[in-house]
Amino acid sequence: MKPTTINSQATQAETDKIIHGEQITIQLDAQPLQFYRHGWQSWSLAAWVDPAQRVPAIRPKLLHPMQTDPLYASETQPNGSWLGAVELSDGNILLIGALGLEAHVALSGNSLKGWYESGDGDWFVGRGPEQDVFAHYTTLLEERLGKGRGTPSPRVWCSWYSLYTSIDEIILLQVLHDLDDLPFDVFQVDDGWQVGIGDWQPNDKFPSGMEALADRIRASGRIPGLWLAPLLVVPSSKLFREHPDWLLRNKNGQLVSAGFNWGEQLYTIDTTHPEVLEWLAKLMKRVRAWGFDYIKLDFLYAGALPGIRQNGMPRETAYRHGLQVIREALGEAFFLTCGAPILPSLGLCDAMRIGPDVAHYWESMRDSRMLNNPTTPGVKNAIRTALNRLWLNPLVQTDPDVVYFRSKLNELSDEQKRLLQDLALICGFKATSDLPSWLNERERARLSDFLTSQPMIKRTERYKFTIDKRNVDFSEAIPLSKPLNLPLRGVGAILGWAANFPVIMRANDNLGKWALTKLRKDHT
Ligand code: 9PG
Repeated sequence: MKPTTINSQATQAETDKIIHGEQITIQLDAQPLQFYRHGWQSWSLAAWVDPAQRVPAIRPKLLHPMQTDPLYASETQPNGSWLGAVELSDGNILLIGALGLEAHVALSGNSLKGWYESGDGDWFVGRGPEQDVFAHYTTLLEERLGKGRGTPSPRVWCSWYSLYTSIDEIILLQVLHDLDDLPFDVFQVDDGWQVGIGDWQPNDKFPSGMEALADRIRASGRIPGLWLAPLLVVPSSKLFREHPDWLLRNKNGQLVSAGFNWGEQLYTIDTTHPEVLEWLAKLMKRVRAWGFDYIKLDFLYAGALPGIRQNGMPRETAYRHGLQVIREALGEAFFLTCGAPILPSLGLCDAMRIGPDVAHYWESMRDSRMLNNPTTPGVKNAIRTALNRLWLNPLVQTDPDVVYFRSKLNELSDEQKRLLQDLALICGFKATSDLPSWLNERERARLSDFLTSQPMIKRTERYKFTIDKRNVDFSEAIPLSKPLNLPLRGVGAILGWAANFPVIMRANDNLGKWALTKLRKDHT
């Protein structure tokens, strides 16, 4: 089928419309000023970039499936998932956005191209002021995919960014007690409670069981929240051993890699397999029966990775099918998706993480400069991508990840902490992992004010806002790292290569864990 071709000089009537086709091409009459790259899932980069610069491949390759769409990980032209936009010299933008799944957009010279991976579908083409064009696109997406139930986001205490996997029921109950009069709605238990990835039963750090923990949380007046990564499986799990036929494979019958974490290779299950769907629904119902009403499901991208599925469904359609079953089984629970492919999750969740993880530091120079990796934890990466995803806000509650108020165990400056807090106010999603015992009196009071505040927010420019009467400028979080000079580029290449070996990744994980434990010991 011949692609539909439009000239960028087209009149307003020729743009701002829906075009049907497998491919679409827009011929621009000059190189645009910027290109909007929209990453595939929560943690993938969303940013306006220089269209003249080749996109460097992120390192290491081993992590591609969990940081970007692995299908396009080596694409050097500016490109993005489902949508792409260019900034024109008249200050307007021109956007092409798919209204269906399995679609991609790239800028090739002066042509902006969109294509569906399998079959055809609808495209929105819009031109005008940035906010208006994105707003138009979101109304069309809402018609096709729906939106969250609009339940306001609760204020969440989450265990991850302080305790990481070193949670146990005694520590959590202590935190719950120490939170005292801080106005959190949800107490969310993150990674670390389960026997294993795939084996979603409490481990021996939770001897009283999950139901007892949820009861204690509820008795304190808060909503019990729980983290799971239900689409992932690791080789050490019982699930992996017992159900090899549930695992997603490629056309050669090999397992599809979903990345590497927890010192192990990650794999995923086929969400079109009837037994998998039944297992997923049962798991969600079990967690609900334990008493958890706020559910954070993580590493969801795994369900949409390229592979051969039982019923031949395309990858994102298959993921969405699985998510539908999950949503239904969750009933009335507040459902937050994380590490989630963006478009395929719309309409089926209440909130969505829209950027990479934060951390107690601004930026990892190793990751951003040597490994070209803007998806790893750090406040700069988190702010950049989340700000460039605010257009999603009418469709889903946008979660920019937690904020910090503590100065203990924290390298962030007051200004950097403030930027993150302001982003949370803009997103309307307030969460922290700060342990009350780590906060001094002033910090605790500030956290309390933050949780109760309802400021007036106005966007004045792409990265500038007013919050009540205060001007907030996020510009310092926006630039991507410059390419390295030659000798350092060599070091980066070697580092990136080495990180493809599980033994190196495991050593790096252990080093990180050791540093964290030491830091905590020195401070408590
Ligand atoms: C629990 C965490 C927290 C966090 C999630 C997710 O290796 N990685 O690329 C990687 C990315 C994100 C990540 C962990 C590893 O964090 O975003 O809030 O729930 O899982 O393990």
